[in-house]
Amino acid sequence: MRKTISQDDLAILGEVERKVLWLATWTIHYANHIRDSTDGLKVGGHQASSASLATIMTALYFRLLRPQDRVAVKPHASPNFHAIQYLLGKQTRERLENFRGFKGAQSYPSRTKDVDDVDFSTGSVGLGAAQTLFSSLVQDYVRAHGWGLHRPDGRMVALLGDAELDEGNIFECLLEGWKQGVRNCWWVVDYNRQSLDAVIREGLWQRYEELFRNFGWDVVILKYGSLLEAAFREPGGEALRQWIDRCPNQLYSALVFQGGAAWRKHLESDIGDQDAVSKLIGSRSDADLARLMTNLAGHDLPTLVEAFERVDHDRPVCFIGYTIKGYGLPFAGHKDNHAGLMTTAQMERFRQTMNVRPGREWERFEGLHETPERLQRFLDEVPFAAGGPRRLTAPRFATPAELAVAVQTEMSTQTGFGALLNELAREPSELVARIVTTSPDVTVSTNLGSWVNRRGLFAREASADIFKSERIPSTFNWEFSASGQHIELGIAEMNLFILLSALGLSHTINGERLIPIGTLYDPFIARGLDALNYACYQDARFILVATPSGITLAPEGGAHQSIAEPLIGMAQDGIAAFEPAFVDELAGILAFALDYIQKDSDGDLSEQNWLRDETGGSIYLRLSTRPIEQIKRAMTAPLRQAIVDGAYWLREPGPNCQVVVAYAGAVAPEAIQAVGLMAEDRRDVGLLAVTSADRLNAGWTAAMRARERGLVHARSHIERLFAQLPTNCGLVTVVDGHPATLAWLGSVNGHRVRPLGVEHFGQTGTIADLYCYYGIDANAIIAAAQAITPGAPIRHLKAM
Ligand SMILES: Cc1ncc(C[n+]2csc(CCOP(=O)(O)OP(=O)(O)O)c2C)c(N)n1
Ligand SMILES: [Mg+2]
Repeated sequence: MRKTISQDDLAILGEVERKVLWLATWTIHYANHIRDSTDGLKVGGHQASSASLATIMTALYFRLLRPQDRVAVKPHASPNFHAIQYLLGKQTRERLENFRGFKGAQSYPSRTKDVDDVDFSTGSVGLGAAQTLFSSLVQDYVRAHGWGLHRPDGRMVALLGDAELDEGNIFECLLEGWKQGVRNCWWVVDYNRQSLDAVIREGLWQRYEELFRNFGWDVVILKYGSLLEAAFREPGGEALRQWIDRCPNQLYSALVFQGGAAWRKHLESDIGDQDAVSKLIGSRSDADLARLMTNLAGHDLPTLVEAFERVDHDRPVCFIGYTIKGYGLPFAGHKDNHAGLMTTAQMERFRQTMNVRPGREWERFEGLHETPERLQRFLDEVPFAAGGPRRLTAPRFATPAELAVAVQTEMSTQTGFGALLNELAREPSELVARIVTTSPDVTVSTNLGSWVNRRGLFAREASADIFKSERIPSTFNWEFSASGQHIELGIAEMNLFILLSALGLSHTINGERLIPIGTLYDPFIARGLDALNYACYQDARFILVATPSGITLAPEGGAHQSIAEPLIGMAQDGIAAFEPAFVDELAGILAFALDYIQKDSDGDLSEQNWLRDETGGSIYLRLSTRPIEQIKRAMTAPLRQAIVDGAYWLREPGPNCQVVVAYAGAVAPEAIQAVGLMAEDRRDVGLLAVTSADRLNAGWTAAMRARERGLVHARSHIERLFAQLPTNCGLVTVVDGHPATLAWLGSVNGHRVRPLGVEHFGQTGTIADLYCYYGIDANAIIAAAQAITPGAPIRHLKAM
């Protein structure tokens, strides 16, 4: 329903806008010039960029947005956001004073590190916008499944800098959004025609307009404010409009910076010879002329409110809001202003124009014309702030301790994963109903096919599998419906990770928990790594299944071999990485994962593994297509726990052990073979199965830290496993990935170590060819063992 804003409301909104601009500017000034004046680390990038969005954000937050709406704020507009939340009583002065400081308000809005209810973390430009698009899709997914219907539909809103549209992931997500029928999504582009370094190219808005329209979006161009529109209606106004329309970005910016006299000079020399125009210009003082010429729609509350309130549908809308970078500040329009900071003298003048008395800079209503009572009443009634906390919660779903799977004699972990999901798909449990799988065009090749056959593909509008209705035999049933549980994506891996991020935050955004499982080829993690990083940074919860991996995918293509991913798994915060070799291990890990991704308490370190499992996180499973002989064994609770903690002895070393081979993943057969062959020439050879180098390493680090803090008895899982090893025993580690993944094992107790792994890639061949070539086969393991342990030559080394 379209409302018109009253003059009264407009006046008070104008007051709030001044306050947002003041508080944001002051916050940055305070951090740079007052709080830490001695550390020399002055940081720009915020004042001009925030000022650019102050009006748009005022219109949105204080008038348009409703509690169910979610917003991704342009990173450098973070001070505006914090100022708005401060005015609404949701941010503290202490944290504002400590902006960019330890535990202070964050430089870029952060879900996990800020306390003022940030909806989406931003900072890596482009990702926040895409997150809103995928969150709209997830909202639709949740509602189509009949969940959360007691809540109104929210609108997902992104506030983007214009330079953000250079990021490729923007286009990838627009295409995906078009395919999936995105709705309830608004993007507001802060079209200040400046990026970080410079003034941007002419006419980009036309490119944007075409682009968004092509992807099915409505486009609203917000160019001129109400003052300019009124002036255009005066005699000579049309000539003025044409002049501005033709004015190059650089010149416009330069004149904004120079002010009224410069505008007059330019206008007079360009169009002032026409009588009507010269009157139009001449009737205004320099200050009025400057105000008129900078009255772009993005700084004009009546225009903005009208445009936003006019939208009465759920189609996606892109607003291109013309703005001025640094609007209202002395460096407005200057091309160098991104890193610019107002000097103390400039700030002093600005303080005076804002009517703020010294010492009262943080006071909410200081310098405003309206009475504090009236202002407070207005703030108390802001729709966005009504309702309870913006963070929702959702109950956890019970997970089975064991997952059913028929283990065959020979099997790959990828096949095992498909079989596990196939079994899960038969279960009528609530947990399984909440599983949602997704894959960037590798659903079948990562073995999700049987799951999809049983649970169907998701689309709001049902569509049949024509092959099926035409009775053409096919292994896969490709039917879409609103109850489907698989979201099929195009190839763009960025989209996979951003969708996983949106799915994995559903419990807090939609109040409805989902159990997201995404699959892709291991090497393509690198393609979406920044989005994965952001998903983790926002504390989204999901299970990532990467397969095939390493050089083990041998003939599949050298370019698809992944080397660095095990190290990514170790180094990436917020995700626990596993690389099992056997399917029974995978079953235990997956059962753990289904529970782990739902945990979120601030639990203490567990003394079992020192990993703080109570806080939960996401999971990365690095799997393989290599079928290997499975071990026939009964899974016991201690074995399952050891697998989850990261390692167990496949062959326990004796008291005189000379060599330990520690392996991870698909090279298990080589390690087993090497240990068998060495046993004749080396005493008590041990074989350590590493299921998670990541957790093993993290537990070790945590236990060391605990000891340094006085918990002298703290022992990590790996320290307990190595406790009985003689110090002179040698350690050979082997993994189909970078050797550094396991090399650190030598540091646990000071054992000499020879780490084997893959440092180069790109060669195709059979697995045997490549393991030999890159030195991770049984022969290489034996040669390494011989080199680092004393004793007679190992006979089988020569024999092989
Ligand atoms: C992925 C990524 N690359 C680079 C940066 C560094 N950076 C921060 S803001 C910015 C450009 C700012 O331009 P724009 O988006 O137009 O915002 P404005 O400041 O003009 O509002 C850049 C390059 C970043 N934050 N993220
Ligand atoms: Mg810009």
